[in-house]
Amino acid sequence: NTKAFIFDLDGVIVDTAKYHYLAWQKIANALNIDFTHEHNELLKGVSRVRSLDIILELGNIQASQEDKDKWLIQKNEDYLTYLVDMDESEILPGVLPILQFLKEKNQAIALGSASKNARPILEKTGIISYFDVIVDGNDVTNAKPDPEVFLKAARLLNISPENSIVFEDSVAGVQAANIGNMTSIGIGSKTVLHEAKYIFEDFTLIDQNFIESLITK
Ligand code: B16
Ligand code: MG
Repeated sequence: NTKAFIFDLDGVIVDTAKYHYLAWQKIANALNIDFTHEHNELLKGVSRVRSLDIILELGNIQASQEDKDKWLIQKNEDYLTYLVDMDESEILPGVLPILQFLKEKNQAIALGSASKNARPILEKTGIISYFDVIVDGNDVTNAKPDPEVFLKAARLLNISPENSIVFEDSVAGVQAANIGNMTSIGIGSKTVLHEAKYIFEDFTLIDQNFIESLITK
């Protein structure tokens, strides 16, 4: 019995959301836009281009494409400075044991992320070899909640959506998994991720019996 276990990256495997936040905050501050932690929730799982649009909407700012392109480059350059020193210590608690268990059980493992920086992050944290397939922001045209990123991962693994399980920390990502007919597992708050089939505060609360039950289902 082989299932596809598809992992989101930011907020599931690593806590890069905090770096995205710091980098966006610099752009927002420069534009005099109030950008809080609550606002940042709106950006989770959302593409870089769409994230900037959301921030500009918050500030009621209309900008030229030229300016937008400039800010997108600035944001990413700043974000990348936070990744320079990244290593395995940034892997969120409980993630490695699950990856190891899935490998022992010969399950298929994929990454399904909106980020265009996914590969260097997996390399720096030393876990890229766990992934049979990587689908990221460079490979898709439709952002979550469109299921494209997850469907593509399942297709590359040759496993049906019904036999695919998605770990997600964002509302848009949980919706994408549901729309794609996959089993959604929310990682984070029960109130925020209530649309997920299962919800866990973090990976340390997911035990091997639960994973086993998903495999044999
Ligand atoms: P980048 P995920 C998403 O990654 C983040 O949640 C989101 O905040 C970010 O804007 C997006 O990636 C794009 O990232 O600027 O690196 O291309 O959660 O889908 O792994
Ligand atoms: Mg995420």
